[in-house]
Amino acid sequence: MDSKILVTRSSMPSFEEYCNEIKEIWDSRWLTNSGVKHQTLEKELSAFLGVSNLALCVNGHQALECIIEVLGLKGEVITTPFTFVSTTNAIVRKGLKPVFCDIKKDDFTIDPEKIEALITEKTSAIMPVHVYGNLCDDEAISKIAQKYNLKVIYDAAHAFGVKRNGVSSASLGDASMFSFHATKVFHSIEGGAAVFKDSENYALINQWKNFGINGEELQFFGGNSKMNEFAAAMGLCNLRHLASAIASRKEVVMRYRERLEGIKGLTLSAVQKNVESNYAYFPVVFDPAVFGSNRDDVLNALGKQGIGARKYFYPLTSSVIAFGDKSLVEKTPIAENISQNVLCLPLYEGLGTQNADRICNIIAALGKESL
Ligand code: T4K
Repeated sequence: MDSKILVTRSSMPSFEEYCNEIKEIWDSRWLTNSGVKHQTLEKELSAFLGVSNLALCVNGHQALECIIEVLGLKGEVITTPFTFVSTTNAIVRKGLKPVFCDIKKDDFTIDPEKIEALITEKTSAIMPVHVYGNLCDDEAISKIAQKYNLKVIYDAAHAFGVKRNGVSSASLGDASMFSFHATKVFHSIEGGAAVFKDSENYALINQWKNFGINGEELQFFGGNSKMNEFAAAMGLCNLRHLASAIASRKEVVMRYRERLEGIKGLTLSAVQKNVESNYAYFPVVFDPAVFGSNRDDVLNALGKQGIGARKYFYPLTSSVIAFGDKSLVEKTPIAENISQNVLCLPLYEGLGTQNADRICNIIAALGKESL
């Protein structure tokens, strides 16, 4: 058993495999700007996800900002505050106003029934998050989007490889963003991708991520969001081992479920129907009155044993001081309640069931039932 366990740990190819992959880069001295590794990874990921129009970016956050630029969003964007800060930051940094919608209790994704009441004449898009890899209710969301002529952009940072009824998460909405950060199920050290429904947007993002350059023309003021060749090489290696990485995570998730499901006062994320999961995160929601200990008690007890669970996602992004409106969080009471009580347990390739048992033993011992 590991003495120190963090909330996650990057999957790695063998040292030799990575060295072999980067040898070509060393020889050619072509290090970035859409080199061979970049092009190969784009093709392999498109084939893996079953989509066209996939553009690699330096990270997921930049991919999201580029998507907003490419789609020319204006005014207000309906989104969820129960996410990593990146989602809200991208909206605000692009000069738009985030309008926060509450989430569902069972899978923590945006509640489509609460979206329509938030639509105004300024709304240009809905930006839901497939949080923890749980897929949003795309059918309901796209119906609303069609009715009001809105764009749908998914923050799919957690949902790489997830499918519903065999349909890839990457094919939902007008665009999706994936994160390939070191902490993700699939990673390229830092990295990300934007996937678009329409092919003209693929050409546009390649311009936006490269200063706006198109041949000799400078049509607009783009940024620099290109993925480098060393990152793409890591992505190529990790893609080869993705299936075994997911299988290893699944084993841990199954053990967590088996051990924690029956404990009163603990709520686990719902298993979504017909969804092939990537086992990205394992959130547990604690009801202190029923369980006997609160989320922070559990966090501290695990910490004392060298185990680092994390409060993903606390606080809500709507609590950002810069909004200057503390009451914003009260507008999404379910999100606020989950955020106050949720803890993500360690989960990574190779964690193993013995470590999962140790974590479950510590948690179970804090509950009323064990007293
Ligand atoms: N949207 C959503 C919903 C997201 O969750 C994210 C990113 C984004 C957008 C933006 O995508 P990117 O621009 O990042 O591609 C981490 C990640 O940095 C962040 O990518 C991720 N979400 C977020 C949920 O988690 P922190 O602040 O928790 O990371 P940190 O440094 O505390 O690392 C957590 C644990 O991971 C460490 O305890 C150990 C392990 N780790 C970390 C690093 C950096 C490794 O094993 N290897 C590593 O290289 O944000």
